Parts: sequence; C-alpha cells; structure tokens
Amino acid sequence: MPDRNTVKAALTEQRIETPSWAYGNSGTRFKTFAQEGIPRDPFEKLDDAAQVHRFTGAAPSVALHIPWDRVDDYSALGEHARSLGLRLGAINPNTFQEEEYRLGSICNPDPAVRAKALAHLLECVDIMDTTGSDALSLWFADGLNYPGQDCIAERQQRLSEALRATYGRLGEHQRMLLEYKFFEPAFYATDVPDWGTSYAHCADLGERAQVLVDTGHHAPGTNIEFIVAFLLGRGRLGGFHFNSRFYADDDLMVGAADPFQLFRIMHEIVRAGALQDSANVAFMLDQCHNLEPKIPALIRSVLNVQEATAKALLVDGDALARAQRDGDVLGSNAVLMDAYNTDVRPLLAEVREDAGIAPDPIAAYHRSGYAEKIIASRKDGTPAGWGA
Ligand code: LRH
Ligand code: MN
Ligand code: MN
Repeated sequence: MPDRNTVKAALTEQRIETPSWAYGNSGTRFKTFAQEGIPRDPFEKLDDAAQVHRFTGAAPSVALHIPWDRVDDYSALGEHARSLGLRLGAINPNTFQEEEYRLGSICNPDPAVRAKALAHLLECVDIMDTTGSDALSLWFADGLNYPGQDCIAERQQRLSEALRATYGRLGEHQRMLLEYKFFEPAFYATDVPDWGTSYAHCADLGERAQVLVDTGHHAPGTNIEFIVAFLLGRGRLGGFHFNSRFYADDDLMVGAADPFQLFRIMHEIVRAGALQDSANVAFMLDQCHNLEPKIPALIRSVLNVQEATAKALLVDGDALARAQRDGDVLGSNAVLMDAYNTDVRPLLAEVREDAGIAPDPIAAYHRSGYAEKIIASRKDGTPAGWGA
C-alpha cells in the first residue's frame, strides 16, 4: 500500500493554476447573467484569485489572456501578484476576437492578417519576459465552415510557419503549449483539431513545444487518459486545461461531470511520476462559471482535482503491477476501483490542517465575508467579462 505520509506530501506540493477569465462575467451565446462584485480589471481578478489560494493553499498562479488582461504596466501587475502571494502563470494570446480574424488568424489566406496575428503572438512573448511567465499557451480558433472554403493543406503550412517564428522567439526557459479542439467556432474543419496534429507540430519545432490537453475539447467517448499516457511517454504533455463537459466545450467545474475520468487521468500522471514540479506539467483550470459564484466555484474545482489526485495516489502500485503481470483482469481493475472508491476527504482535511488551512475551504471562504465585501465595494465601473 502507498505510504500515507508520501501521499500527504505529494498532495501538499500539488499546484493548480486558475484562469483570470473565470473571475469575470461569462455566459453562453444566448445570455450572460451578470453577477455582483465582479472584478473590474486584472488587478482585482488577482485579488479574487488570492482568495482561492488563501483557502486552498494550492492555487498560487493565475493564467492571463491578452488582450482581456491588457494593462499598461505588466511589471506592476506582477508586483501586485507577488504582494498577494501569487505569481502570473501562462500567457494566452487571443487571436479570435477581432474583425480581421473572420477567416482565421495565423492560417488566414491573407498574409497581412497572418502578420497581425503573428505580431500578437510575439508581443505575448514580450509580456512573458516582463511577467516571468514560462508558458505561452496557444489556442487557435482557425478553421473552416464549409468544404472548399480554403485549402486545408496550405493552412497547415501557414500554421507551421507562424509556430516556427513564435518558437524561435522563445527564451531558453520559456515553452510553448499548443492546445487542440475538435470543433467550435469552426464547424467543418479546425486547423488544430486533435492531439495528433498538435503533437506533430510540436515534434517539428523542438523540445520546448508541448501539447496542451483541454479536457473539454474531445469528441464524446474519447479516452483522454490514453492521450495523456502517450504524450507523457514522449515528454510532450505540457499541461492541462481542466474542466468538465456533458455535451461540447461546456467549461463546467472540473470533476463535476465525470469524476471517474479525472481520476483515470490523474492515475496516468501519478504512474508516470508527473505530479512533481520537475515534470513541468501545468495543471490549469479553464472554466466559466455562468450561473454559480466564481470564487467558491474555483475553490470547489481545486478540491475536485485534489480529491482525484489523492485517489490516484492511493492506487496500490505493487498490487496493480502483480495483477497486470498475472493477467488478472478483474483483480487489476479492482485495485483501481478500490482506490477510486476511497473517501479521501478526511485525508485532505488533515493535509490542510497540517498546512494551517481550514479543513473545509468553501465553508471558510463563506465565513470570511469576502463575498459581501466585494459586492459592496465594486458597485461602480464596468465588470470584467469575456472580451473585456
Ligand atoms: C477555447 C479555450 C482556449 C481559450 C479559452 C478561453 O475553447 O479552451 O483555451 O483560450 O477557451
Ligand atoms: Mn482551453
Ligand atoms: Mn475550450
């Protein structure tokens, strides 16, 4: 059986990055229901992120999306993060919300649009230099709605060129994560639709280009843990955008729709020794809290990842290896299920108490009065939201 103290130590060290955009208002294409107390700028988003970290002890970094988080002075933003005990994490360029990108960004048939998109990617590396962020997190909405709309093969060429130019601009300590998504906003063909396409481009570029797995970006029924295991084996798993989905890219709280899938993914991570910081796998959330309050939803999400991780750490590796070697189909499955069916909440409560954190972070957040405070103090100004 895994040693209890080793499991606790691994849980104490686990870090989960929250996305700046999850703190702002968000909605569907039908309606955004505004909430009260929403941050009005990136500085206030960090203030809220600090609460998630304060009550979980596990979320010390925040991913930025540019231009949603554009500020005049990124060192001041980094300084604000540091003063809150946080740091700025992955930088996400945004090449999908400007008029010019109607037919794509770096895959666009018009060289002038491609140049504009590339300039933005390079600008985001400049921002990384200032913030000290080590990951450029790329997702492209590029794709086609109709057969024949553009040449699929030529678009791959254009994609390669822009990725190569961006990769060449990265510093030694910086890396590029390439996220895939099988559809949306394009409905017929997407230029980076799957992990294979992302992997091939990363392999062309070099070691510091890695695949980013957003758990909501697959066709229903896709075995995501297989993808994770494969990429880990090749040193190409750069990180995750965790969230849950019932139908498409739902961006619901991770572990809400299918906690068993999250456990299976974390089992592959633990098996490969990729939980440690040195493995350089970024565990990030990419979620939208359209109905529920943002801060407790993000706390809940961190707890869900921790619970799946704790269960994965409790898998009896020796018993599993023995059963697998013996060809014991039911026995090996039972080892996994035993771990999955363990109630790990008391163990995690202990980990938190050892770290001087309240054992029930959501209750502690509600008791803190922070929600009431931001509702009262953020009455004026424009709340941040997708696109703002
Ligand atoms: C695309 C995506 C990508 C974007 C984020 C806002 O669906 O997952 O990571 O940057 O949503
Ligand atoms: Mn994502
Ligand atoms: Mn997404």
